[in-house]
Amino acid sequence: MKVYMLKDEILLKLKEEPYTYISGSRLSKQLNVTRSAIWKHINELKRDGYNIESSARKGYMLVDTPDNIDAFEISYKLGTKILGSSIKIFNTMDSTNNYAKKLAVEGCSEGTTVIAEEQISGRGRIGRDWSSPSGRGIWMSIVLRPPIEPNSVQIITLAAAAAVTNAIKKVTGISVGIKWPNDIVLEGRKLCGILTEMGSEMDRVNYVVVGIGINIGQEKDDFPENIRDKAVSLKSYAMENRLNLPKIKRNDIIKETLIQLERLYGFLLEGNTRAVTNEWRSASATLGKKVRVLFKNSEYQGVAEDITEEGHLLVYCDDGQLREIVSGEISVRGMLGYI
Ligand code: BTX
Repeated sequence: MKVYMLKDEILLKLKEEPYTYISGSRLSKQLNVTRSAIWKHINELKRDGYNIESSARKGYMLVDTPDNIDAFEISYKLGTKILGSSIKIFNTMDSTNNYAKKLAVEGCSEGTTVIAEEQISGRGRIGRDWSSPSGRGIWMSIVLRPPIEPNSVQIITLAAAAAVTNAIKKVTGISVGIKWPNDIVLEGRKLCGILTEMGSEMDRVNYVVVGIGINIGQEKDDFPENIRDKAVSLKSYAMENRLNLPKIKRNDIIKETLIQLERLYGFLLEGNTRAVTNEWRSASATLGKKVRVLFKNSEYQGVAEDITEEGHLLVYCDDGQLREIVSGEISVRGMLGYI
């Protein structure tokens, strides 16, 4: 059972009745502490970024939750059994994937989630950089220990992509698409990248770290110049399209992503990969599109037909062959030309 500190217990009471004044004497009676203890902890909550109105006559009212990433906000009514079992939040770190891998090797519980406000050396695939400015996005890594073989790990990336897509839709109403295998795109630009890394033996996965980077609050000029035309954030998209979105809470998107990924991970644990690939398919921005596949020494063009149950991409190439693409890079026509 979770043990709450007094500050959290006060917050729970305020959250049960948001936008409603609760008197100091009622709180002090219910929690069996003095009114001055309540006052002291309310001030702490305000310092944590909670907007709480205080009135000498009426008491305290919760008006808004903080913008900073906050473990309490994420775990409040999270309801998952595995994901988010332990949530570790940092202001700055090199890469949440590096730290999550270290914890995984040390034996941390499955579902441990590492989140940073800023990454100094955020990583993409094959040694590429991932821009992760402070307070502008979600930079998080989740440790999983799936009972699968190392060559099946791709399906976890697909599950994570589907989970993020669902979460963004649910929290913001914005429909995003998945570009095979691991990019989440909005109008052809990259909103989110997923970096899945694992530690394994020949036939057994010890751990998988799913690193998720979602651009939330960057304006166009906040992106490094070399990616300004191919990156997008929820904020820059809303500004360009003059959408009047309510304030986007990163904590809500993190929480919903954990909920969605737990649901999809549950299918994988039951051996029901089809349920995952089906959700991936319905959010795909690749299937049915003309694509260019780049291999080391060759290049094919064709139409992305489908994905296999392992998450490989089937491309019906212009030379008449159906090719199964295991991993790597494809570019999709119609996304800023080919990206
Ligand atoms: P990727 O290799 O598919 O994409 C990396 C490429 O994306 C870069 O070379 C650059 O062109 C572009 N890029 C860099 N930063 C951004 C950005 N913020 N938005 C859009 N495009 C960008 C994608 O790799 C996987 C990214 C995973 C990031 C998460 S964050 C938490 C975790 N920790 C960590 O170090 N990485 C993961």
